[in-house]
Amino acid sequence: MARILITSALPYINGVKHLGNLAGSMLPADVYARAMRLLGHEVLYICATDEHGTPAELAAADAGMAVADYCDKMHDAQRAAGADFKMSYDYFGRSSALSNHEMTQHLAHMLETNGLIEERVSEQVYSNADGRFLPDRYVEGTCPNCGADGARGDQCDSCGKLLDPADLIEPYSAVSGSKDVEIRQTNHLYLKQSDMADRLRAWIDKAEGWPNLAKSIAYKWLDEGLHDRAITRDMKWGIPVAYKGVPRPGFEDKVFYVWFDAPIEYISATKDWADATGHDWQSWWRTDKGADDVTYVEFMGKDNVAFHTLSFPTTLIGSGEPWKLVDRLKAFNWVTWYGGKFSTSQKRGVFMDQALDLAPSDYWRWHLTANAPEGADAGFTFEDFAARINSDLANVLGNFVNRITKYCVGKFDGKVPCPKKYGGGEWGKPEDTLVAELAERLPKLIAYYEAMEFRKAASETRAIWATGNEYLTEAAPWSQYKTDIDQAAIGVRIGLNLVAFFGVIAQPIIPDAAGKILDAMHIPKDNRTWKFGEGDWNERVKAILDALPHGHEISAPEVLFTKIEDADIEEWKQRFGGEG
Ligand code: B3M
Ligand code: ZN
Repeated sequence: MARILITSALPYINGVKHLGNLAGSMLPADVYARAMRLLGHEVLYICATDEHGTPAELAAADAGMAVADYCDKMHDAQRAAGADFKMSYDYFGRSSALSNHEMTQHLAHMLETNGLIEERVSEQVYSNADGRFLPDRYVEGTCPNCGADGARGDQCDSCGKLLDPADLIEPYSAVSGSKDVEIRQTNHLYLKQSDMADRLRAWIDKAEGWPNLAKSIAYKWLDEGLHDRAITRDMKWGIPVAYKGVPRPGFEDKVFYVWFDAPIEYISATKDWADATGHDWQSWWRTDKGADDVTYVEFMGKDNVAFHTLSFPTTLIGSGEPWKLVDRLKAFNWVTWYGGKFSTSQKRGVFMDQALDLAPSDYWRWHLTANAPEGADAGFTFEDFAARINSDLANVLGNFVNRITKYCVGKFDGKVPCPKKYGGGEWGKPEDTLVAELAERLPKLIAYYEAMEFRKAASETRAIWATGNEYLTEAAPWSQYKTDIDQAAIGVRIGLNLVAFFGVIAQPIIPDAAGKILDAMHIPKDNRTWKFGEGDWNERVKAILDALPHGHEISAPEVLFTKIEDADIEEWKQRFGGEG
């Protein structure tokens, strides 16, 4: 049994996330957390809202609310959306929590003690019209790298380059649109990442659990030369630049930069979880306090990789304290919406709070996992969504469960046929084929989960369900029944065991439907784990196929999946701006 700490990139507070965000961090982290729990590991899955920075202030201003109130409201909305999608977070925290103020200020203090933070004069864009500095997204202009208009001060969306607001060409205020801006000097704290480059490179060289995408992004940054970065901003909303309650002189109107405090919230949220539940947070995060046997796994979109492989490790390593560092990292590409981008402003795409009006959470979880943006971007269309749900869930899994449970209720009193009563019957070719196939596929399924290969895990799950249908077609207990009831009993008994097994393996991706199936099979909640025994897989599979006690009562579940109709697709496309 391993101890696995899982974090998914913290969703920004500035609005409920769209399905692309869900598919590229929270959902796969949840699927992984569930699978690892089922395999018997001790899992801690931490997430939180990322509540600071210009996105929070700008969104609050848009909503006409005080930032703190806006964050309260949106945190609740995101918590609800997560719960609706069955995110099995052990804790869903807030980066604005007091614990994160303390932890952020502590780590900054340690970095400074170790000579890695320096106060420097910096050039910032100041707006005369607004009477304030314009950090990050408060200023927009032309990208100095690619020439695109509307680049934001912190990043150009066209070319993806991280920017410094002072480098924008023809800058203007995002608050007022005013071009009456000038460069003024003011002091900021700089994290001397350049001093850490060698230590980071040595650490990354040794990292084993990183995919190529993550390593290549990290090396690219290192090769280009790490720049020292300002970790404070001229803003009111955020974590004060203070230590033990004493503000830093000259920094009264400044706060820490959102990307400095956000990853620290992984730790602070763990602390809040521990306080709330009576656990020990240090045993997850401090290698001197037991975290040396923890495997720490991070999930994120590819644009977050540099922050997780370079900036956050700089904070932790540079503190000189024995912090747990990321062991394995899973980065995702984008989900595209009818070939374009999801867009909040243009209302393109489906957002988490709307999706469940259209279809149950399991449907989205299934499609977004089977179509995870793993190796490359993954396109989303309602047509693909409907086709996959109708085929995989309704036809392959739903029909199987329905067919055999109804038949058992109708012909065998809703009880797992007992060999004594029905004479036993004979195992034949259909059974041998089934065992051979499952003995090959089940270990593969587990290996895909362990390797965090989610598309493959979903397709293997489906393939296993499909073997059940093939088996029933061949064993055909309904035709056997007329002439050889004993033989029919075998098919029904194996079919029912398959139903239970299919429910058990479905749990990480479609927890609701899996729960309904297992409830219908009257399998107690504490007996749904992936304890598949040891040794030869053929023998293990045979045990799986005879796991339900003979005579055990089952029922036929209510309809598990309803098919999506063409008319639904048309209506949704109208409503959500799908083209095609
Ligand atoms: N909120 C960015 C994002 O959602 C950011 C992640 C923070 S992880 C510490 O893409
Ligand atoms: Zn650009």
